[in-house]
Amino acid sequence: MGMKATLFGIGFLLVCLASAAAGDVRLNLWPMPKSVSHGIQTLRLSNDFVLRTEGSKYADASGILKEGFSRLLDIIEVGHAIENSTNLNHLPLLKGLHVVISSPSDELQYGVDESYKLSVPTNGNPIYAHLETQTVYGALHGLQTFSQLCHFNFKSRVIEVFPAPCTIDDQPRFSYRGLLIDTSRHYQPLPMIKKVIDAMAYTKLNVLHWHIVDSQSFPLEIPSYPKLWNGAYSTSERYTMDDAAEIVRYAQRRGVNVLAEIDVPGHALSWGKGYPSLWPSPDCQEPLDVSNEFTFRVIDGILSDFKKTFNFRFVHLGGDEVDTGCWVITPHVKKWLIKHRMNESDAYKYFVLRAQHIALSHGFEIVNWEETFNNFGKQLNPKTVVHNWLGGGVAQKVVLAGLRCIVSNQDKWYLDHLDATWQGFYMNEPLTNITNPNEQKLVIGGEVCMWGERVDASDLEQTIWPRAAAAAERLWTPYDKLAKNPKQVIGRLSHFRCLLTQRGVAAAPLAGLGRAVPEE
Ligand code: CP6
Repeated sequence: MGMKATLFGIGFLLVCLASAAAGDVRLNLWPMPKSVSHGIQTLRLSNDFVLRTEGSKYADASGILKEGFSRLLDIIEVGHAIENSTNLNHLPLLKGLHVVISSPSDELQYGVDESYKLSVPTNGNPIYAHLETQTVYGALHGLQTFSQLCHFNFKSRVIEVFPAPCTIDDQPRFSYRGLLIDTSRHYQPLPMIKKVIDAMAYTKLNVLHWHIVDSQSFPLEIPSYPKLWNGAYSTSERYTMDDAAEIVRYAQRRGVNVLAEIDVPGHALSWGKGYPSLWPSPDCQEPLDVSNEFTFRVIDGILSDFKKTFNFRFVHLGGDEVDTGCWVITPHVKKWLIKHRMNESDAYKYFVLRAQHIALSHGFEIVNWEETFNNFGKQLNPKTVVHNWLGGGVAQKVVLAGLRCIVSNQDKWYLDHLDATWQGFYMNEPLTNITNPNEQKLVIGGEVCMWGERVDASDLEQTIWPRAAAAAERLWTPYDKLAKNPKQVIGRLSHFRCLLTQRGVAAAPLAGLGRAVPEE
């Protein structure tokens, strides 16, 4: 009796010690999950670490899970572990991962369930880690988190799994976690776009906003209007529709949606290279000619081609920075305005609403830059998502009007602003001054923007990372778990930055870009 009590006492004491020590362990996870509880033991990953899927309703006909698992083995460098390492052989062996997915569907769409529960126990014979999710996309996030628990030990040459036991319950704070790339100002080769998508998966970002075309160049093939890509910089700086489909597929298999944009009626000068009648006149070339029915037929053709390839629920129709000067100084457009009793602003509204109507007719919901809301407010289609960028706190007004909003304010989340610091990226809070829970729900997320005027494939990655990763935690991690002061995450973000570079992503040091503001 006394003996048993003593043993119980010792056991209890050990548990307390373990949990006290666990508090001091630095958990190098990025982005930080919703909840983590863990001990302080280390396991050793088996060299033939296996995937098991018994009990899943998801059959993985598309191979998304299998490929995700095989990428996991690559990024944790299982190939480097030594078969019969005698060092640390005393560590308990983690034999595999058992994944149970309850939804049979692999449809990736806005709002898909991305939650996962990951546990790494320290007992079992053999020991298996467990991953339970609704969808395969939750499972991909779980694999990413698991990869961050794996550490190659260069002394023993084994992959250690730490900390164990470990239970992680995780889901994103926002459903829309975006990154914009701009392939009009500088062409980006396909392999570079794929590298960006890889790193998005590492940071749990889930929307690649592809600002494909703009005034400078039109690099995308549009089968309905085959002369549009005459506006490309050169014949080699182009994407075929098959290339675009390849990007969509590549992204989708990593849990990333692709939001395609045509930025109309401004930012579209390159369209007229192939079809000069889209210009108001040869010497006044933007915005697109509002008076010409052909303009809307071309938009219709583009969106019908888009629908076959870009299967995200949303399409982005731009609508920002429209200078209607050309419309009033070009005689035939001016005549049209008078005939239809429109002033410049009416014509801008007419254009935006008509483009929205075309997109809706193809089954898209719409994203528009915030000027459209600032000018036309609730006259926008109720399915519009307003994309903030000017930074005047428009999100508050958008959600008050009952529309949805994506936050990208230019003073905080523009990657092309080289003096914007990672600390600033981390601290930008999408729900600033939005307290009503119904209004909060209308902020569907945020997006960091890598405008392309001053970057190309030579410096794209180091301009994006690690600052986009700082924003990714803001968008993923529950508000009450976010650091209130960026100093608290320096160590963890530096670690993640190193992980990115180890995985072949050219992420800049934390004191690289944005070094104008000292870290301390
Ligand atoms: N291109 C397009 C851009 C910008 C926008 N739209 C932009 C404007 C100001 C800054 C950065 C980018 N280059 N099509 C605005 C959404 Cl500071």
